[in-house]
Amino acid sequence: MSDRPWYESFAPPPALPARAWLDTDAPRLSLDGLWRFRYAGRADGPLDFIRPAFDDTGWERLPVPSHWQLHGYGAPAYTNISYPFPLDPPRVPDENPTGDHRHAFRLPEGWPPGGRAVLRLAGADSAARVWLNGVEVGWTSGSRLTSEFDVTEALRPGGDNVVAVRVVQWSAGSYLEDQDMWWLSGLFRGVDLLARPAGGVADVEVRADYDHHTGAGTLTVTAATGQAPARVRVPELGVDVAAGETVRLPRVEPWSAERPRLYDATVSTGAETVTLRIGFRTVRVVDGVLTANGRRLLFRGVNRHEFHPDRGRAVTEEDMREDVLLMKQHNINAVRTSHYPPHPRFLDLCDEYGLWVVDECDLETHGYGTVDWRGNPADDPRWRDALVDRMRRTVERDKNHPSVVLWSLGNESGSGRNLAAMAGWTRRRDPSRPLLYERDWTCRDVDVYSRMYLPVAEVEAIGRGEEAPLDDPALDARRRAMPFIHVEYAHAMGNGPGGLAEYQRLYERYPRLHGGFVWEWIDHGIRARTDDGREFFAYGGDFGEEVHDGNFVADGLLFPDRTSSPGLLDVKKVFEPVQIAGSGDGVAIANRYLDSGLSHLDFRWTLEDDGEVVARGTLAVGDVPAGESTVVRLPSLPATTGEAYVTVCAVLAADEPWAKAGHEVASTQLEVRQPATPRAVTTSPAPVPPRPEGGQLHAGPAVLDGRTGRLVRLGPWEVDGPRLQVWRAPTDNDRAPHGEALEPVWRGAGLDRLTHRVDEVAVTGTGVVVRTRVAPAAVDGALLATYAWTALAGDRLRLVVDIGVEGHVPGPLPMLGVVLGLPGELDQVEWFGRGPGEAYPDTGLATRVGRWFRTVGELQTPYLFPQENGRRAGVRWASVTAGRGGGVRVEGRAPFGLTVRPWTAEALDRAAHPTDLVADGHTWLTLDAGHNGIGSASCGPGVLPGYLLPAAPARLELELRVL
Ligand code: IPT
Repeated sequence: MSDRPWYESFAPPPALPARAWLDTDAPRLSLDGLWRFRYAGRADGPLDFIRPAFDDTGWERLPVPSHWQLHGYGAPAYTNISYPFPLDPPRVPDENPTGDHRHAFRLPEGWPPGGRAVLRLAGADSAARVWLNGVEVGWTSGSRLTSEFDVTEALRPGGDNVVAVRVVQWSAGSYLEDQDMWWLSGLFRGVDLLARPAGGVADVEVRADYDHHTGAGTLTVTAATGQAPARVRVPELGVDVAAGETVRLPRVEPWSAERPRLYDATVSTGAETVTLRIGFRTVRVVDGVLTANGRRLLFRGVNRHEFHPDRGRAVTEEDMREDVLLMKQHNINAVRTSHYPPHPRFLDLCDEYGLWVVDECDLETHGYGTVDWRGNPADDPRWRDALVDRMRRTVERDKNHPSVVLWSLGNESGSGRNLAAMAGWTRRRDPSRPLLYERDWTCRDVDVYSRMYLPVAEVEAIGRGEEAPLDDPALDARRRAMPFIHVEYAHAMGNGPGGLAEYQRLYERYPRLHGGFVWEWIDHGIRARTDDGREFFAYGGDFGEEVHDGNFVADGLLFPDRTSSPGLLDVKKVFEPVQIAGSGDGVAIANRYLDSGLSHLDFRWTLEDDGEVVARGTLAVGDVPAGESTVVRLPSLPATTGEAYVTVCAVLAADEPWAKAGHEVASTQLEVRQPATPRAVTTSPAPVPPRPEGGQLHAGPAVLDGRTGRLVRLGPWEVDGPRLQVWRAPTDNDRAPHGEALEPVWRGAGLDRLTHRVDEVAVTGTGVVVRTRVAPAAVDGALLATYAWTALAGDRLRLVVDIGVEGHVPGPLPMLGVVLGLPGELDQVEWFGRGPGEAYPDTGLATRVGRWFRTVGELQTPYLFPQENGRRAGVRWASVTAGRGGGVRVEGRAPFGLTVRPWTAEALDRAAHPTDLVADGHTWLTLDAGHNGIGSASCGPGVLPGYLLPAAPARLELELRVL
């Protein structure tokens, strides 16, 4: 249909040919800043504003780069898979939010400096039409791809210029951009005016290979200069050759993510000098193993979307740098740029600090899955050129980055001929990098087998080369010989992910497995405020979207403000490039780096006796080459009397560009001594008989209600409980929108509405025994909780809670424990046990035994969707005290789980945002004998069998003391 508007076209946009993003001495004028802006709900508004004389003084101002939805125009909307508009390509709805942008600028002296002028949009979501001084210069789409326009004829030298851009939210391109993220529009990356000198360097292509057998480098830098001769110089290597000439360098230092050695280089013609940073490295699949510089690559990776809670995808260089530094500091060595090429500066930072990158094309058509992939753009010839264009723009822009080691054709776009065309084009253009695309499991068009969210057992089968065969034997044989990358796994939504260690073990064990990329780096929560001004992070549905996917947008290792979640600390732990373990009376140290020794690390040890540091020192480990191990002896340690551990840490010996000296890279805690006698409970003095008094039972510091058997007073403190607790506010992994959900099973079994019946309050010679039966309406099974109280001399109290099962109670249970309400003024918690962070059976890998202190507030983990959180594991004793002094101490015969909150688990369950949670005046102390594991079923496999909490008898033996 010829009368379709410009943004409803299957064809790729007609902008200038794609090329590398170059650092050049040719003048560049950034047009970023405050622009004039007019918002409309449709895309067919008047084009009055393109005229230079148009009066825009009545328009609002909007920063460029930005998304207009984050500045009060329209609203953000979140869908994961569903398109928020009917599927009828290339048509889009009439309701098409549109931003008209205007920016007047004066060309500085000497502009244009001769030659041509190019206007560059680094990112316009989703399509933009551009005028300069009233002259149309073109239109573009491909939101996360660069577009350039020749504006030479339209530019007014020495005078005032006006650039006008109409950006539409929906375009044909939107069908290719169904990534799991907020729909956010606008000029969200920079706008530049570039001088293109005649005889300048239009494009550069670097090939810098490394031969690990000889240590030699081979360098070819070609330059697109028209007829102009160009020279390539790498002063440090003494290179000064004509562009296009191949130089063999007998000795170079290779680039790797661990040792990101870059050589400064220039490419010059008489008219222009381009500055490059060259890294020598060779990526190759050798005998089914993916290698870099001859060594097997192991990706300890994350999927990274660009995100900032105020700016959306309009991230600044500081945001990018923060991401890179945080990744490096958490032992992450690889990034998949899910699901589009990032801002080009991000790749510069990856080159500089060292991260392996899977660079992904801006392509996803996931929502076609909802209609059985009918009409999928990946297989419709009308879209072919647009898809190839997207791949071309990805590869051309990013081809010179040593950090980029694989190209990805896109994400979740089914399979089809257009993907094959993209692969074919890429292979011809850049044979130096293997190709990846997850969704075509035949791997017909790619070099690497990749899958997402596989269970551990399936990953292991792939590791052994024993995966289920493909129907086509030839394809099967081909795929079986491929290296494997777990391109998304360990969905970090809310509390979790559980089970990271099990995957890592496999990646390290099977050469075919090259690790993977945790989903995902950061929660995409948008900073918002309640009516009364309290800040929270909004997720899908918070902006009134009709179709949305709720908090599935918040599934990162970082909270939106880039503070780390417990999951990130677990990732750091399992990704440790140095493994430290006990070995006889020594310490075994395994170097798991790709190509670094250990000389950059200091090894320190600390001896703690019952949580008190009693000695420390350093270990002389010496240099251990990559892939090798050593055992070092510990010095003879001073005698200890309690529970004692040696913690061995590997820390940076000197400042690195990404962290200061002393930064901890790896650590392990080795048990030195367990106390010879069992804990408190059995060593306590003789029991004191209880004393009935006016309907109450007095037992040492405790006062119990004679009818209900409930503890009502503990020394000076009014208390409530303890009572059997089985419910936990379902985690995102319990709710499992894309996995096997436990929450409905649990609610179905009535675990969220248990009733407690007291069957007996018996006073014995030594104490009080309270028998209860705990069950929901409508079922016949029950839990039987018996609380046996014994007062001990010295204001101490023993409590033994026996939990039994009567009849059929389906497992796994959320948790098993007791909850005790204390006065809210007891808001400081000290404990001896695992910490400092939260831990569940399959999480908390980074925790270690020690003495820790946190306020109740600090013990809460503010997941964007409130859910079970904050549990501390392996607790030997804990005290909960008031600021003014006094409190309660609990000690367990066996280590227990400890959760302390200013609200109940039920209130946590009801909340939609952390701001819904208000302290209810109590400090709720939950002591558990077990929790169900966390797993990763929010998108992927559930809890591994060993971490399930069965509905089986359990016992908590505690001693309470009033402080
Ligand atoms: C898969 C997607 O690739 C990714 O973009 C994201 O949506 C992730 O999982 C979940 O957060 S799609 C999934 C439904 C298999």
